[in-house]
Amino acid sequence: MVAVLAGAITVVVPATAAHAAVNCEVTYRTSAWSDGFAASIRLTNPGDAWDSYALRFSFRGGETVTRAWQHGFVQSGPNVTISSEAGARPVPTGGSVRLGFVGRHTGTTSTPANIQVNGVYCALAGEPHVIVEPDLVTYSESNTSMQAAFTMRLSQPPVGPDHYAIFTRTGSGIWITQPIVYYFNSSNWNLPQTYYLGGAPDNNTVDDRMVLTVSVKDYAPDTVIMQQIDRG
Ligand SMILES: [Ca+2]
Ligand SMILES: [Ca+2]
Repeated sequence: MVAVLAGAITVVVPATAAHAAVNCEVTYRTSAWSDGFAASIRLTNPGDAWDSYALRFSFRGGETVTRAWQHGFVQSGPNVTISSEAGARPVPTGGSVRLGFVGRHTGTTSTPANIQVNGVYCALAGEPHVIVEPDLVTYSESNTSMQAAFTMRLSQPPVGPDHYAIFTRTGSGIWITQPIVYYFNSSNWNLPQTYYLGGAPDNNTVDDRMVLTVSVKDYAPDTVIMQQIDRG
């Protein structure tokens, strides 16, 4: 029995939007004064090299950025994007980069929510997180033999039951997989569980691409890019 998990193609991802899969680890420290604060951020890249990077996050308490050091920034409501400047050095696998900014607060400031680099969620250093490997899997359209796979595990043991993997996606593509439920407990949390997938026919000639996010309760999510090879 094979279940088709993804529905009709509704979005075509242009090739120019393609970028290497990333995950990241972040430390976020602040020092505050009456109405302002300075934030120091360290991003570590355990995945594919970043040629450039865009850090996104959402403030929780009405903070605003007034100036970022050697980076461009944009803020819309609570949502901030801080981007590397043209000519910045790539961040290699295992490398890290520091950035910082000054801002204003309305009473207190705390670690932002939804921290991402290049559209993929980051884990706070020391925070429990999901580990999905590799960052990128390719699958062939019309190949139902489950020739592609990625694995999932946790960074530390869970507390309590019901730590099921939940899958959400952005992008486009149709893939197939066995109807399997994945969950983690105190004895299997660090054993990689394999997710096998194959391709179903679609009605375009585009190499569809999607970002699949694997979420587990109480853990920061991780992602995998699923890259289709279209066969016509
Ligand atoms: Ca396609
Ligand atoms: Ca096709």
